[in-house]
This record gives sequence, C-alpha cells and structure tokens, in this order.
Amino acid sequence: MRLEQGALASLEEAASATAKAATEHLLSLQDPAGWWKGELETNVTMDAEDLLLRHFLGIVDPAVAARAAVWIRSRQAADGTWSTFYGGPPDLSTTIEAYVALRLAGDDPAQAHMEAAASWVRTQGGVAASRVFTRIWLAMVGAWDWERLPVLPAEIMFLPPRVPLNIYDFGCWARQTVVALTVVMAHRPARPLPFAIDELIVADRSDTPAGGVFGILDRALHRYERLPGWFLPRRVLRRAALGRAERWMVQRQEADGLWGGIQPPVVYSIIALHLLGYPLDHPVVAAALAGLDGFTIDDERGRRLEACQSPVWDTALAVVALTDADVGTDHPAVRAAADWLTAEEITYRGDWAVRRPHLAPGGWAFEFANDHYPDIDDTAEVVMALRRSGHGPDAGTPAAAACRRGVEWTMGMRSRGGGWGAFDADNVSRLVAALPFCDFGEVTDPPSADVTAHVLEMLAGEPQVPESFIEDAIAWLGSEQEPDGSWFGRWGVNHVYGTGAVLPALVAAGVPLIDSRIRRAVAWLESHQNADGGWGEDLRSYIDAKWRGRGDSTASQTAWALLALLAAGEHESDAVRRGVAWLIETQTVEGTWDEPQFTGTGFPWDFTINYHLYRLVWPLSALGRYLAATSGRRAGL
Ligand code: R03
Repeated sequence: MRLEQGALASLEEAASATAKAATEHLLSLQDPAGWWKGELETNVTMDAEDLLLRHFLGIVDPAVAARAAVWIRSRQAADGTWSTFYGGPPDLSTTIEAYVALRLAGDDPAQAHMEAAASWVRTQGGVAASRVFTRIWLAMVGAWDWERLPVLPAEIMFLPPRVPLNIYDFGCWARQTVVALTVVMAHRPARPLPFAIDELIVADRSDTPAGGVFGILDRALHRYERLPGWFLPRRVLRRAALGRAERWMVQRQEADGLWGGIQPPVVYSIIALHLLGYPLDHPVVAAALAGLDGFTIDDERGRRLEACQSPVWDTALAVVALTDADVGTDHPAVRAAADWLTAEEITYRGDWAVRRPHLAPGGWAFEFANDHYPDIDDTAEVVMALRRSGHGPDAGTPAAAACRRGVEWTMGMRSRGGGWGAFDADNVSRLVAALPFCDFGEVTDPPSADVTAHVLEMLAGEPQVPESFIEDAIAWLGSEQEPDGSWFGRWGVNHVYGTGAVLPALVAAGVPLIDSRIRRAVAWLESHQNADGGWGEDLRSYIDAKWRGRGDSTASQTAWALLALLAAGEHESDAVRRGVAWLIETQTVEGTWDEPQFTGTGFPWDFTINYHLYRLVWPLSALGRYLAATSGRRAGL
C-alpha cells in the first residue's frame, strides 16, 4: 500500500513508516510487568492428551471437554484428518489422538467427520502404526496392550552418568519424559474409556519388531517385566528404582507447579506421581494441575493448550527488535523489559551441572519458571538484549553483572568441537537415539548451527572472551555449511533460519564480507527469493531437500533472509530492496503481519511451532537494520 502512495517517495520513507507502525503495535503488546509472550501454537495432540489425562485422573468436566472439542474440530481438515502444522499433510498419530478425544467429548462415531477420520486411520495401518507416545496414551486408557510397547525399565535410574543409556545421555526434554514414563510403565495402568475404539484397529496388522541389538534387548526386557510379582530381586530393584524416580521428579518441580515448562514431562509426571500414591489434592499434584491452567487459552476459537510458553525468548527478541528500530535504551518499555529479564536470571545448578560440575550457574531459560533447565539460546539472546538496553560490560548495573555470569556459563557449556547445543554440553549419544522407544522427535541435544551462531554473535561483543572461542566457533560453523551455501535450522524453519542466524554472527565476529562462506550464503539466499520479493521455506524441507529455501513468502522468513543479507552489506542490492518492499506491502492495518505458517521448530518435521510474535519482532528487526544501514546509523547501538 504505502509504496503506491505518492506522498512516500522513497523505499526508506515507506520502510520507516512501516517500522513505526510495527513498533507501536509491539509496544502495545507488552505486559505491564515488562515481558512479552506470544501464543505458542502447536497441534491438537496437546488438547487430545489433556482430555485423556483428565479421563485418566477421573476429572473430566463436560464443559471443558466441549470447549476443547470445539477447538479440535476446528482444526480438522476437509478429508477428516489432522495435521501437525498449518497446511501440512495428514498425520496418523495426531488423527488417532484427536479422534479418541472427540469420542471422549461425546462425538458419535457415526457422524460424518468421525467416520472420515476413522476410515483414513485404517488405511494407514491403524493404531499399530502410530508412534510410541500415542500407543502409551491408548494403553493408559485400556485401548492398547502394554505388552505391545517397548519396555522402559525404571532401573535405568541406577545407571551412573558415565554408563551408556543413563538418563543424562538423553536431551533434557526426553530425560524428564523418560523418568516419568518409567514409573507409568512399571504400573501398566489401564483406566478404560467408556467405549471401544475397534474402528481404529486394523485386525491382522502385526507389530514391526525392533531389529538388531535393541530388538534383543527389548525382548529380554519384556521377559524381565513378565517375572512374577513375588520374584524378590526384581521387587527389591523395582521398588528402589521407583523411589529414585519419585525423588528425582519431586526435586525438579518448578515454581509454577510444572516440570521443564513443557507439556510431556508435565502430564507424565502428574500421572506417575498419582500412580505412586499421590492423591489429586496432594500439594505436588494440585500445584501441577493448577499450573496446567496457566497453559490454557480459552477464547472465541475454543479451548487449547500451549505446549510451552516463551516469555523470556519473546522478550529478548522484542528488545532486540525495538532497539534495532531505534526506540532508545531509555524508553520505558525497554527499561521495564530489561529489569524483568534481569530478575529472571537463573542462579541454580540444574541438570546441566552433571556434565559441567565446576561451572558456576548463570543464564536464562525460555519460560517463566524453568530453573533446572536454563538454555544457551535464550542466554545468548538475553545477553544481547540487555547489552543493547544500556547494560554494557562497563555499566556496573545488576543487569551487566547477570550478563557477565551468563557469558561465563555459556563459555563453560561449549561442546567438544567448538559448537553449542541448546541445554547441555556434549549431549550426543547415538545409542539413545537408536532405542525402539525413541520414534518421535529428537532425543539428544547436539550442537546446532543456529544456537552456535547466536552464541558467537553474543560472544563477539564481550571483552572477556578468549579469541580461541571465537575462532573455534567460526571454524565449527564453516564446517557445518551445506554444499549449497546455507545452514540447517534446528530450532527454526529451516535453512533460511539457519543462514539468517549464521551470517550476522560471522560478520559480528569479524569475518570479512568478501569471505567465500558469506558470499556463497548470499548467493543461496538471492537464488531462493520468491518472485513477490519475500522468502519462505516449507516444512517439507525437513524431509525433502528439494524444498530447501522454497515455500510461500512469510514475514518471519523474509526477515531472516534480510537480516543475513544486511549483515553481509547488501542493503543496496535489488534483493534487499525487494524484500523490504514485500514487508512494507504486506503489513496489516494493525501494524503486524499475518502468518498462519509454522516457522518455529521444536523437532525437525515431527513437532513444529507457530510463535505468534515471530511475525512482528523479526520484520521489525529487519526493517530497523535496513533503515540503519541506509542512513549510516548502527542498529541497536
Ligand atoms: C527457539 C529457541 C529456544 N529453544 C527452546 C525451544 C523450546 C520449544 C518448545 C519445546 O516443547 C517441547 C514439546 C514436546 N513434545 N514432545 C516432546 C517435546 C519436547 C519439547 C518430546 C519428544 C520426545 C521425547 C520427549 C518429549 Br523422548 C510435544 C532452545
């Protein structure tokens, strides 16, 4: 719109007006306490599992179930299936869970939308072909046989951190899930649904037995589980293992009553503790159930649950965007955000200390309450946000001191090879990933290009950092560059995200703009710009290389490409001007952008996220840096 209005002659003027509207809109979304939090939209397994949890605990409220059903039905595709992301293909496990939840809410299997779902499920092999987590839920409600699931023995609680397959070899999200599930699996509970789900079972579909060493191990474990209850060695070991798991869980409950701030450990820990004899009004369980309410959104679109909440991440990104857009470090919104972030610092020795016992605590988590699991990505982004908010290395403020601790913690959390994972150091076990149990998502946390890039960009601005950290990180990122010139996106979709993180980092670290690594990345971005001037990358890029860098233009992905190109000095290029024009032309009247596409990654392909603030903060950063580059100002400084 703005580009056609004669009054706004130049691209810069239009970009400036667009950034101003985006700034106003972003400021209007800040909580009075100083933080920002956009909805973290995922998929209906969250809502289906919430109803299954409530059935299991005997606390289904028909009114709640009806509101959840409104939401679940609203996400069903015309062919009767459910997907895990906007525009995605049907997903078997998601469709099964959604269908069972709707039956719990009272939908009749003879209704057309139910018939369509069930018959599609049967064409895909039925429940037997679904993921392990889906079959665990069904076993818990009496609709699947525990014998037909991989065994996860509670005795793994005895493996010390040096022994393969110990719980600290799992990524922290998988670790918390696994500990709770060992308790559930030891009990093999079945609290039957008030109906059968035979319509989801394909009669003669047999299980695909796990092959190799793990198949043998799993069969041995099944025999161990079948030992009679009076068999003393098993009884003694099991009781001690369950005691360990119980203490491990209770010790890790957070201030909000939850575990790790993410849905899987929360729901399985509630069930596990309940099976261990905690009544629903026990303070531990009551706090957890109350905490789940804080993850619930109920509005005109229905009742739904967030898988996780992102206030620290969103607030750091918002501060970076606002300072890019030149609001000034003394703006009250920036000051309030900086104060809030400073108070969120984690000074606790969490699970990360198992691998880094001598490292002093510091850093930030993603959520409101997750003291056991600060992460490196958030720490890097928060340090950069605070540095831009007037808390530089010499500021002498509490925020600057928190940054110094965060920098030290980050340096200590480096993995072998010079890169960084998200939550732990050297969390790279291949054995763990090969377990038959692990058929969904990532189960380890190896270094990634996007996290390493955020860390490098942060460390490059810090005076106390030894040169070797910078050099090693640059070399590690160089070794991760794809032959096509891009970088993989572990926590954002996908190569546009990875490349959008790496180029600003390399440039901040002093790599010259003419360096071939930068030029090859610029060429990759330019050759993947859409005809409309934007960038987009379809989620199918995670399973099919021909989708790399290809997809409908989105605001966040266009912004990531622009951040990379602007870092590479391309602000006068045709590609940048057309990308900026796309942002200008697609801004809504409210000053934001529409973005139904999922551009956030929990796990490549298996679990993806629409971070509702991404559509606003990333474009604002890109526009701010564009305006800074064309005016000779240094963005954010
Ligand atoms: C953007 C960068 C910051 N980043 C943190 C990102 C956190 C994103 C939310 C994570 O939410 C999760 C949802 C999950 N589901 N299932 C699992 C899971 C984990 C995290 C899961 C999968 C396999 C196993 C255990 C749990 Br085993 C729905 C660094």
